[in-house]
Amino acid sequence: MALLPILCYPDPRLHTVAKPVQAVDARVKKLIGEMLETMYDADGIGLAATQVDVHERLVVIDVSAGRNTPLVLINPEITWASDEKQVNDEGCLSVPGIYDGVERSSAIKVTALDGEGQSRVIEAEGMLAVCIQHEMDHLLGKVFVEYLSPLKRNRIKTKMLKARRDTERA
Ligand code: K1U
Ligand code: ZN
Repeated sequence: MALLPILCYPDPRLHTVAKPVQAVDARVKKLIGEMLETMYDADGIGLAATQVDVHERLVVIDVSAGRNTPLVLINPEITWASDEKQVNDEGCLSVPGIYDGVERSSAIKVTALDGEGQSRVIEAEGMLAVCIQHEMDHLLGKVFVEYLSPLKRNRIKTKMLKARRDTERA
């Protein structure tokens, strides 16, 4: 297995809208393995295919304390979202070092295929609901900083571009 490079905001490829996965075949299973390895290596609780420059509707998640309960969602669709909303602090492996509050539905129901291509219905609340909504935004080309004010977003963009320049110079 290989670690995959993660795109960093404001990379324009993060705004690509992902297409449905056509078949859960050997290529997709290999990608799932590599995305899980990449997510665990980066200490993330989720990763969307968009973030590794693959524009297909696939996300991996693990919000368990033991980091041993991976969840694979292929072609996920939200079928119900609670009217009740909650603000939670979010981070993103594509925007390292930035955490801020985002308002999202407190509970959701999602249909998806799992890593074996089997249909699943997931009822989520708490951190799992937050993470699924964050990852599904990635598949629509949306990064969580787009929920923040233009002032905050521009400051973050400037900080990320400076960090990239500093890394390139080092
Ligand atoms: O999509 C990603 O880049 C992964 C992201 C998922 C996420 C974290 C927090 C709220 C919503 C979605 C991360 O894993 S960021 C790093 C992280 O482990 C983390 C950050 C804040 C709270 C909890 C975990
Ligand atoms: Zn993210």
